[in-house]
Amino acid sequence: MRALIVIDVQNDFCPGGALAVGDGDEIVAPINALMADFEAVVLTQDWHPAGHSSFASQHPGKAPFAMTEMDYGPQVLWPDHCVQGSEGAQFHPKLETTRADLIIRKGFRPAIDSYSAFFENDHATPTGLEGYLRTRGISELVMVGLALDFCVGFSAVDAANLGFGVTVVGDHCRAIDLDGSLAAATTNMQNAGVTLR
Ligand code: VGL
Ligand code: ZN
Repeated sequence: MRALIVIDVQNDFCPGGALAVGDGDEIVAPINALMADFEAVVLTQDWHPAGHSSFASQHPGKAPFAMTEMDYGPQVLWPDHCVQGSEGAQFHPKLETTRADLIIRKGFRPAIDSYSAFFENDHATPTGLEGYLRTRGISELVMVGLALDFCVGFSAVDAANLGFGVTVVGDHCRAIDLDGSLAAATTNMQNAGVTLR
């Protein structure tokens, strides 16, 4: 069985949002059109409590997009985004959410960020998505969404390492591209055996 995994197509990652990814809204219609081809559709939703530790606003003297060291390793500091219950955390209004079998939220623990839909940024704390997919007999994943070089890329690498067959459709993604992050994500996906098309 094959699932379409739609990563973080939320207002804050679209033009006008707090952490806008260039042309992020252009992928909404093509993603909607793709859903009919899949037996399962899963949406992920970045879902941070106010004052989340990945927000630059919580680190005096640090600007958005600066790096810091967390207990679990290096972490980019982001503008406040996708705060639980906010307009910015809602899915893009044109995203076809009724078709989704599962909506999985991530990044809700105050002290740890979660780019991947499978593990938080300590690469150890599971989100539960692996168990959901396996118990449904899903072994092939197609991933699309925002942002290609962060949440899509980390999700794809984790999924491939867990043994899923993974394809990322580049046309249906957009990237932040911060200090070479897109090149790094591309290399990491290729090394993990992710198919990029
Ligand atoms: C994302 C940065 C922070 C993403 C989420 O969805 O790619 N990036 N939170
Ligand atoms: Zn986030």
